[in-house]
Amino acid sequence: MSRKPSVLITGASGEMGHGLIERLAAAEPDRPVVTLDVNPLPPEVAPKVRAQIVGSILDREVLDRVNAEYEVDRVFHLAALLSTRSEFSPALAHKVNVEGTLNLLEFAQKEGESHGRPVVFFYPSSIAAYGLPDLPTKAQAGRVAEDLFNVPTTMYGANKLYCEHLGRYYARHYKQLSAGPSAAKVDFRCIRFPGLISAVTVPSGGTSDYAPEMIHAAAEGKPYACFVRPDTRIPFMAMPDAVDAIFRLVTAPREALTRTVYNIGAFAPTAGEVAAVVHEAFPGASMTTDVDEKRQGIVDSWPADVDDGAARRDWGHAPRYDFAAAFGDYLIPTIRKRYG
Ligand code: AKB
Repeated sequence: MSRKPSVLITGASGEMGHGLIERLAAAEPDRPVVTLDVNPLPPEVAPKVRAQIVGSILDREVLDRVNAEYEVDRVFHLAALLSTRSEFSPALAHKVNVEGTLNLLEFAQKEGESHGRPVVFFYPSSIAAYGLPDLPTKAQAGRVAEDLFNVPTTMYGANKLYCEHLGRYYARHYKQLSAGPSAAKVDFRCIRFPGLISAVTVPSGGTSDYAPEMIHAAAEGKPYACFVRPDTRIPFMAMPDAVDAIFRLVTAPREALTRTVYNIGAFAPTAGEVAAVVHEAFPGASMTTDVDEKRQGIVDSWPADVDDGAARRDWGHAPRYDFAAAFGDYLIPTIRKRYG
């Protein structure tokens, strides 16, 4: 039980959860962090949180318990099934990704009502919310801005795009026919992430996973067959910059934000360029290509790069790592230390 303003992180055992917990523990050590995930936190991260709940975002009783025991003023709703996984179980993906998000938005609304102030609600959307039209090359779409090509081809992308709209509804239009001042108590803030690459964790169930898989496999001395063509280009970002962006957005003054949903980018290499830099670092690595047409089709529907001008202007998005620095200063040295 804590009456201090607390943070709730769902999906905390996933890739982004690790980095976020570390950052919260360093930046705001007195603010209790409660996590909710179907998987337990790894032992090195667990001591950094006040309470760890192993349970599902679909279980409303669990959320009611958090509501009764904590005064949550920030929610980081990270739990989701990623794009490849969601194509194998679309109905389950819809349940987790959409119903789960609705439960969390309801939770935040109730928290805000109980404590008389809005709850900052961070939602990670994705480049999967885009669906490019049939163009001779996707470079022709240019660096895609937030409101263009919002026609996703995957269940995950459709879920993400719809939940962006749900968040906007809870923040701006909740119960608009009720009498009196706005009843909305959710301050919804959202980033559309590119593919993320962490030196510490390997993702699972995503379609941008080929880049992190390539480098982790090479470091471990395992052969890797990349499932997309070498000329495939999508935007990526190093995990520390992704966590930094979340922090900047949630702590930005509300009045500085001109949008609810922001693109962010850092670099946009082809799969072949990633393979070349990994090969240079690990010359013995066995890296081949074995295209999976279905997963290739998914990444081909995503933009080659995004326009993140609004994030840079409104809340100072400024990634530390470009392509060379992400590999040279962060990924390769950290991964080398990790695998020895
Ligand atoms: C995925 O590949 O599904 C995710 C994403 C781009 O959102 N990494």
